[in-house]
Amino acid sequence: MGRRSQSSSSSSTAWRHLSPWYYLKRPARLALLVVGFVAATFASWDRLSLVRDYEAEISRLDEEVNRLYDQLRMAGIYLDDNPNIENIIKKHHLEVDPVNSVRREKVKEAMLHAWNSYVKYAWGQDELQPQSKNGVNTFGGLGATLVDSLDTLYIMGLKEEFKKARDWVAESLEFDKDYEASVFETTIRVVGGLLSAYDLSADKIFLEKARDITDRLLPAWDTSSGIPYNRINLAEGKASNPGWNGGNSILADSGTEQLEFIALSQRTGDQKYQQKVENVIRQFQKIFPSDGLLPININPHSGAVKSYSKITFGAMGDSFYECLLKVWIQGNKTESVKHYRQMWETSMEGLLGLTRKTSSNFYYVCEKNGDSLSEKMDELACFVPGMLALGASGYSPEKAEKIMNLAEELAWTCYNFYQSTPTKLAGENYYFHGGQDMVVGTSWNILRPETIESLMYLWRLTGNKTYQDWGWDIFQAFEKNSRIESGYVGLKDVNTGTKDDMMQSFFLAETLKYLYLLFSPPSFISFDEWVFNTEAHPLKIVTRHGNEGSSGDAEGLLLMPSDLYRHDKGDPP
Ligand code: DMJ
Repeated sequence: MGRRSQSSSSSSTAWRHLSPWYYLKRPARLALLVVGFVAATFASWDRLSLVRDYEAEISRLDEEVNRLYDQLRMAGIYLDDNPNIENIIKKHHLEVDPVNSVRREKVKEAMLHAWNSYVKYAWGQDELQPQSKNGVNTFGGLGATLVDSLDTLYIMGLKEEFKKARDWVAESLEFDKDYEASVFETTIRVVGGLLSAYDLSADKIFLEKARDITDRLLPAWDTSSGIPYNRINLAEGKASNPGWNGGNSILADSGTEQLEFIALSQRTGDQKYQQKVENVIRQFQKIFPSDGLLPININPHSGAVKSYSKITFGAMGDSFYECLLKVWIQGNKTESVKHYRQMWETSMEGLLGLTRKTSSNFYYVCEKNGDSLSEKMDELACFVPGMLALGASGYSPEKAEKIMNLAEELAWTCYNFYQSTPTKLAGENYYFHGGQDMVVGTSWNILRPETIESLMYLWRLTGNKTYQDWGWDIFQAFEKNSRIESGYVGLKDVNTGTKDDMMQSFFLAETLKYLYLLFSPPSFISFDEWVFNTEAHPLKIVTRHGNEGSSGDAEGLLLMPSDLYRHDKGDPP
């Protein structure tokens, strides 16, 4: 056979394997083919399911790794710096609590939902109306939600979101607005938000912007007493008080800017901010009553109080008392801030005098109108348990115990403001007529943070995990009633669950941040190193020098990410 015929015969031999007759003629061949086919199918099916199993396992491990990273971050540990994990775990006594991890992740997811909705429908505007899917400029167009959210994003490790917000601040945030801004709201949200973002990130743009807006607010303090007007036109610098309050300044609006302005002086080296706000406290000292309870209306010209006006730890009084304690903490509890502590302690005696309890042992804080007591308590006053817990350690042990007990009792009442309604969300205020249990008065809920804030302080300062469970209950009620596809809304009525159309900026600044911290270790943004302003913006505690004002840290604080965590003295991270 020639080469050509040999090769054609071998190719026809090969092709016959493709013909069905080749197999049908011989059953043994057919059987072999079927067995081969079945085996191949099984092998590939097995392989596919193996790949699927591996993928599931990889994503489970991924989640686990993220969870562990999160825990390390909570403890201030960055693996790049500290490759020896066993040492890290030992050294930092890491909390390994899977329940807290899951809860924290859920809160972070809620923040992302709120934030993404704001980004989508209200980017750069003050607040989101989630039902209308609109932005509204409730604070004059200062990007209030964005600025209020900066530190929450940072703390939750949402780096891309933080970066995007930071770039907006750098490129688009400007204050030259022909708008009558509230001095108080602008300070606690915008100045506080920017300073906190600066302390956390060490990015100087935040300090520059904080200084710019504060310079625009400063003329408000140019009154004969030094007690500020409460409104100012940001473009013109013209300050005034609203007519509806008879031209008076409001206590909370005038006595809450101290933390932010002192912090600004410390970070810029310019004492003027600190001097303006510390003078206000000196003025208040002159008129301070023996029970430490100042009426909410004050004449900014004479510096005198309207003695018949209301006394309250709720709306228009609240944050003044909080601020006294926190300036003392911000000032390292030194001699130069001793008068803040003294004033605060006096006010706490006044608070004890306003406290009553119902027949079923709910403690509550009354208000006072002139000489008569009003058995009404705002949900806003639910910051009090946290404040008492924070201040307790400055007392003698016996007094501290008494103050802590009261804090815990009041927190129980505030938790029940939530639990007593069909939606499990608290109304705006409650009445306790004649020692009877709480009855909701104004029945809206606008996503306020005060009760959660107090639960966070109490959990940290008592170690009692019940407070975490209470906070989780409240979070779930928000998820159930307030979450909609385009953000979070308040309720017009906590009895019916009817929704409103506003996502308040403090929901992202405070409510969600305090929830996140409630499920995080106490060493994360520790009370030893940070003090929270009344809008939940943490400010770093730095050295305070004397009465004269600034410490002169003019170069800025230059904090590192690991400064978010408490570190043992002499054991730098
Ligand atoms: C916030 O803006 C601040 O917490 C303020 O001190 C009181 N009211 C709101 C939240 O309820």
